[in-house]
Amino acid sequence: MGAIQDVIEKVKQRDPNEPEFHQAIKEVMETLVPTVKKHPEFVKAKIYDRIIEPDRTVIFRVPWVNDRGEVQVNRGFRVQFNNAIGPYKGGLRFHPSVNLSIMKFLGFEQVFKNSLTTLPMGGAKGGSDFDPKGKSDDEVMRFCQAFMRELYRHIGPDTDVPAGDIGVGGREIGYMYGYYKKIVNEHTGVLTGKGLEYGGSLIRPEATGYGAVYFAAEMLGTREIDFKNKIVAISGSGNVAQYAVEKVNELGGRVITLCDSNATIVDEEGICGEKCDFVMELKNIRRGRISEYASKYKPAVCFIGKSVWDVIKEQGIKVDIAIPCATQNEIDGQHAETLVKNGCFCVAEGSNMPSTLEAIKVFQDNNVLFGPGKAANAGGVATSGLEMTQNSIKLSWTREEVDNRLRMIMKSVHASCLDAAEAYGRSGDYLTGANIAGFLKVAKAMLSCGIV
Ligand code: NDP
Ligand code: 2IT
Repeated sequence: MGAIQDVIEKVKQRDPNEPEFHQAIKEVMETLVPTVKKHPEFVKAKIYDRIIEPDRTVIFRVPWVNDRGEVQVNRGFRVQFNNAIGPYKGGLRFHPSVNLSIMKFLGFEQVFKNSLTTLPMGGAKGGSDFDPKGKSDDEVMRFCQAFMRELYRHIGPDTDVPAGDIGVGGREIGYMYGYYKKIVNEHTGVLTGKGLEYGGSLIRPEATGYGAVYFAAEMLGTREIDFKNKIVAISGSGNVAQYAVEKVNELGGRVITLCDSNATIVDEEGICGEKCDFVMELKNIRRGRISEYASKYKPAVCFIGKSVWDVIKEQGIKVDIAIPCATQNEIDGQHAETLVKNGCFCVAEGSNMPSTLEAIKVFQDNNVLFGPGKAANAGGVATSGLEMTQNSIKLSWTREEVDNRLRMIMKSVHASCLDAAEAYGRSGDYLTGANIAGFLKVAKAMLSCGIV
């Protein structure tokens, strides 16, 4: 434990104002304790000390002009965390809460997640405190161009390949890709999540949500159960949530919740069919608020200012399976206790680090099938990897081909978690399994590449 505790303490002392980063470090590093004994060579080469420090962090000014002709200044980030096993890879988040702590926690998680996918991708994350909400398309375009005006010099198809995350979807990727192409004069796979017409992959929009449900189905399979007739709580209503809903419906489950940053809706009859199309049109085209759902579909109830997990707690709603797909730390210890009390036996994290450390402990102590984000939501970046492959070979695969590969990857991620958990004496512990399996590949690569 000594080497690991020293590392955790060092991070806290060196970067005292980065609580999300500390949380991610603690969650991962404590599960790596059994690797210390088996791998003295990692301790000698200071792998544990090196893996928690990003290769480099770029922070830059993003000046742009709004529709009223006023100059705006945002802050841009790219944390290139680790490229031991492949080029840096990871999303860009545009949200007012973005800061260095959040960028570093996401970049750190991405290293282990990308390693689990089986594909050769290192870990990175970036973004800005820019808030796309309420901005015109022209403003979003000017911001994306200003952001890329600096980012372009740090990325490249074999160097660092960004993609979407919160607040960055097809529209933003299009504007950023267009500008990169203009200034670098190269049409290459430098971003993923591109539109189909200019190098994107089928199934990439669906991949994170589908992948999280495939992962949950694998976990359920270990207890010989499936999604049929299960009541499912999903949070968020963006990219990941929308396709998680679609896949749960396809597998026979009933999704009863969605939310955005203003409200939660509960529809006990199930969010399915035409109601899903409504959510997609509402969130992706009109960029409206989820509360509209409850005005349109009468049996649904809307709770303003509450998260899905607050509502489940306060209303005593029974759910079998929870798939958080909004943001970090959305489920705290009390939410977790109510979920368990109300019968929840499976949690698959679509978002990154949605459960606090206390919540994870509650799930694990109560024998809940707990799929951590770096495993359960790995389908998104895995399919980004498949987009990179298609860009490299200059071919496009069919929907079926990409979906089959995604399914195989999610199966493999699931198996890797269980195998590593078993090998290190924590049978059935997906968190430990994911962290150890993700870590070992990166650590061995770092060892082979020397002190760099
Ligand atoms: P989107 O921007 O498409 O959707 C995010 C959703 O979550 C929106 O409904 C948003 O509400 C809600 N949300 C965001 N922040 C908050 C907050 N602070 N409080 C309450 N609700 C909030 O993002 P994605 O669906 O792409 O991402 C969701 C999660 O999944 C994130 O944690 C992301 O890191 C993770 N993820 C995404 C991947 C991807 O491929 N896109 C891959 C792997 C993980 P509102 O509409 O009000 O903003
Ligand atoms: O958190 C994530 O894995 C993502 N936002 C997707 C990253 C990617 O490069 O597709």
